[in-house]
Amino acid sequence: MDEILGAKKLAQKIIQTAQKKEPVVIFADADLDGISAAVILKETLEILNPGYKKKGIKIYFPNREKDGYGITISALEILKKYAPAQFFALDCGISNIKEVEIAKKLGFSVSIIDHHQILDGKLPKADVVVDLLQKNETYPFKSFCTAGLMYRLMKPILDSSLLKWEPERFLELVALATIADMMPLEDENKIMVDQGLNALKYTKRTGLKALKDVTKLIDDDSTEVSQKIIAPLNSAEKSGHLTETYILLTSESRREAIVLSRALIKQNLEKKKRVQEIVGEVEERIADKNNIIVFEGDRNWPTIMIGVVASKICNRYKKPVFLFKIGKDESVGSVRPPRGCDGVKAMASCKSLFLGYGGHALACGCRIKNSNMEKARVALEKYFIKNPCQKDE
Ligand SMILES: [Mn+2]
Repeated sequence: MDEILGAKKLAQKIIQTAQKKEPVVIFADADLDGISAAVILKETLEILNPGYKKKGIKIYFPNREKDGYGITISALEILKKYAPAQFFALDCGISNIKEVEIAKKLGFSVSIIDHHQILDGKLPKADVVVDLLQKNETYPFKSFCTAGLMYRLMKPILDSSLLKWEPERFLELVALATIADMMPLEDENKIMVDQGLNALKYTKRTGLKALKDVTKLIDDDSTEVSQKIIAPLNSAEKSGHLTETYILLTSESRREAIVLSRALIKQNLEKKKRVQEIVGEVEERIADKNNIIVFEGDRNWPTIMIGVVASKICNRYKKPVFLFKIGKDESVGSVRPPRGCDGVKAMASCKSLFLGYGGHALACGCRIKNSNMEKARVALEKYFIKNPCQKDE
């Protein structure tokens, strides 16, 4: 079987870290994929060394609204007091060349486990990098979400440790994250999602049991699971540097889990309502423009919602969609082009206009100075005139 690039090095690192019970920082994206990957790594370390249950692992989810996406200088400023430590960046980090350099200088040993695109073929100088989109990667299946990739990487370590562990505990999270991240349900993903949805029926996780009870999940097909389980888990608000979803998934208190489940369901309903409103605002603005791309921004659109809105607009109008949360001097954008197009390539074609950009071909994002917005709109329109998206069917 082909070996995933960096897997062996990561395995050695995890085993050594656990043996010596080195301090660990887990830095993960705050969506369901990043959170699930963080839970899998944390629980793997706890299985390998139960001493971690008491202390030794610091979990940190960046605040997209305040800090932006990925590893940021402001987050490192907060985390530097934990150095020296093993720093694991999950579901982010692959485009943080400068930030990884700073993290290393602060005394962190950095490992990146990510599934986002590598920009210009340049990797951050981390101690370990696992990303299946690396150029010399030979592993045939490339469409894992980060939680799926994490499971795939941790399984052989746990198997060879001869310790008792239950794959179902992780597979249920992999299933939720794979569906939430809209990864293709084929090949290894299909196997893990099937196993994971089945595991969810008999889950021993207090938080998932509570959420299932509160939402009255009866059918365990992926549509019902998406609406009743994944949507609330993906609408968590921040709770300090943790998220309510993380607290729910790792909670051992039924009472706490019920309270959190109700809160998440409420937030999901409010989020849905707000998303509908913003979709309406965007549609009103583009009603009499007949542009080749949708390119809109607003000071009042929350960063965490523009991705969902962009997906809806893109599905409806079959055009590349760029939506921005306008900030004081710079703005954060969510990008969703129709199938067959590549949003990352589009931004790469005019990359000097962006402060940062990255992600997946069909779901990506950027940061841009407000003064460059108009230039970017013109450049992106030109790009999509030259590289039209194939029409579905
Ligand atoms: Mn992800």
